[in-house]
Amino acid sequence: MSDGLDSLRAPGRVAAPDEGITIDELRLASRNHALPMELLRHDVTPTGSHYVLTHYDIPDVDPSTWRLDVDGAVERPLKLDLAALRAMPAQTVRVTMECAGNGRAALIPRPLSQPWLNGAVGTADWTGVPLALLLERAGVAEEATDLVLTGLDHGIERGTEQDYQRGLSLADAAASDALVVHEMNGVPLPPQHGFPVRLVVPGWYGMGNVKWLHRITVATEPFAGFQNRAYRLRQEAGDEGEPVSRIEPRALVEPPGFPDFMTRTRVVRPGPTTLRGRAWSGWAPVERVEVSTDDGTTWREAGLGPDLGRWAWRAFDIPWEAEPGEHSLRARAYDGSGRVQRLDPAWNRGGFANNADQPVLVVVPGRGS
Ligand SMILES: Nc1nc2c(c(=O)[nH]1)N[C@H]1C(S)=C(S)[C@@H](COP(=O)(O)O)O[C@H]1N2
Ligand SMILES: [Mo]
Repeated sequence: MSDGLDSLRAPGRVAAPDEGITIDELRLASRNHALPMELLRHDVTPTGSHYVLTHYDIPDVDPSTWRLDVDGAVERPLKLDLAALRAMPAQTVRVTMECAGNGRAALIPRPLSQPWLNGAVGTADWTGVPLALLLERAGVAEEATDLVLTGLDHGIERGTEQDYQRGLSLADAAASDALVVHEMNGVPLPPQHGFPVRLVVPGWYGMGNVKWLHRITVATEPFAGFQNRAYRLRQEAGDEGEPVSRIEPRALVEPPGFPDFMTRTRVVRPGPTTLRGRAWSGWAPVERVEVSTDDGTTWREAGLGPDLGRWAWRAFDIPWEAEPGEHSLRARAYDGSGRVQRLDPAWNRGGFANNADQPVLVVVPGRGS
């Protein structure tokens, strides 16, 4: 029996060897913008330039009727309006958020989805109520193990109609200081970032940071819904796969000099200059960043900027004597858990958690040109 949605049931696929970016990918790319790389210069990303990823539509939420339900395996279910949530004790945490699909468009073969290059990252000061405090007020049942977080956005994905929902174990929630956020950089959340309320799970890839949050259900088993099945590292469509969780270490170079309009190749005048960038990891603080100015043949250790907080990226810089010619700049991060940014990370069908380094092509013109 057909429900008329058969044309929307196509499974996820990877691009054919010579297949260029499709119109579907372009449409997603123009809705979901990246961080302009030069804005890596800011400790806190200017709010409108923080990357955006929205699976369906940005929902139209009326803040006067919005409620947050905390229900399921709890002693005292809660129903809070926005004023009540805003009146609760709040914390502000500086968090670097990255989409699990960052870097996907450069994979070979390319998984068809939002075609990110490197810019699906940003840092914000998020203000909200600790998730732990809400759970404490509701009184979590002893047998509870998990949470299901539900957003107000609704869509269909590979044939499955759904509200955007993610599961998070109580253990992972506790270990990550998750916040139920109502402000971004000191102002109410903008619509595209989850107005009026979203979850922020510091250190985790973006998919767990549920926007337009309106329900937190305490559960006694892991959530097996679409988004938790989709975000897994699989070689083949039918594989069980490992779930995507924390952010792998990554360093990005702030593009030096000035760009060529079409190719974004950089032009840097010859002579001494300083290369800068940002590095982060959701597993442990970044301890070291190395930079190569010869396409990965040799590496030098960069200096690290001030610590901006446990969950925020760290600036790095290194002097460079720009000699006339073409150069490919690269950077790689090492974190305190022993994880190293791999230059050739393992491919997976979703194009998730790929932290291959980003070559930045620089042309240094001859002296006097
Ligand atoms: N409700 C809802 N929450 C969501 C999403 C979504 O589509 N709907 N996208 C997720 C993904 S995949 C990412 S990477 C982050 C992006 O957050 P941002 O748009 O504020 O940068 O939000 C996550 N939370
Ligand atoms: Mo994402």
